[in-house]
Amino acid sequence: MPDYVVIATWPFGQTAVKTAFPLLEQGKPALDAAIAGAQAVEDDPAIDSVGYGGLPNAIGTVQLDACVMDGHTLGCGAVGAVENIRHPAALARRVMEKTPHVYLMGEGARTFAVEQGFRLDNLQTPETLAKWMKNRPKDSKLAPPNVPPASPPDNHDTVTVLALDKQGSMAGVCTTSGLAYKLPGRVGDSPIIGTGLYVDNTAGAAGATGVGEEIIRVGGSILIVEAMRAGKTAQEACEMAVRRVNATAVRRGVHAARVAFLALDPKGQHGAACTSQTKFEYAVARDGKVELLKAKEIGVEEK
Ligand code: SD4
Repeated sequence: MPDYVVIATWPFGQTAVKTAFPLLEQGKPALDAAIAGAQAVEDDPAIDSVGYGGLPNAIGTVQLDACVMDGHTLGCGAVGAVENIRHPAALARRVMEKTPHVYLMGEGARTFAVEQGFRLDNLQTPETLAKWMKNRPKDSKLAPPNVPPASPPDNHDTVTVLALDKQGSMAGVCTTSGLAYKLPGRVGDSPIIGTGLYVDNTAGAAGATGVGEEIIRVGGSILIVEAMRAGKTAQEACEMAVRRVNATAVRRGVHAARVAFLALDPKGQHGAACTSQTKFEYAVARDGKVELLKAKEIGVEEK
């Protein structure tokens, strides 16, 4: 039997893997487990970068991005800049299962959610509103998509969950409120298949977190999965992707942004890496144990 395992980004990934692992243990499919794990983070109002209680955009609206992918069928679904939906990962799954499409954005995604029986919720909390009042861009022209993260984890943090089930099948979920105080309508890497997430049972699974524009630029997650297909370990593939982010920053004459990747191969071996000062940690649940691991940091000078 394959060594079933689930991994997830950041310390709050522990919440995700603690929810997902028992489902894997019961023999549930990787996608069910990964979505349940991600949803536990979406529901936590204390996590101000995912789902309910996510930090608003420049005009005070919470817009969420999410995607899901099944490594067996390569089925995938995503929603971007969707408002008032507490569980965007579950909605992304409905896009995958109930429509011929992969992406639904903005108002279209919200209308589809209502048709599917999702409730419309206010996703702000008194705490996120207070933070927005204090930190919001005073002039919307001051909020370009590349505005540097003010002080992580305040500014960003996405939950990406990668799971391998007892049947040896993989799935992943990526869900976020995106960069805080972003321009309305801005969509980052998280809902984009191949950047925030990519899963293929024949090669592996990868996910991302950090400044989405830099992850999109290098095609982060599919880059890692294809490197695993070509023979790199999950760890080597993540390190290669971080070096690509760094090299791109050098080429563009900018500082490398905070970006992190994690990956899981079809046998359950995992890896992770991040740009310098990202302090990326990820949670791993296997054999009934949950661990929080530090990812290797790679600076621009390290070739
Ligand atoms: C985004 N990648 O919207 C997301 C934000 C994030 O850790 O992951 N932060 O760009």
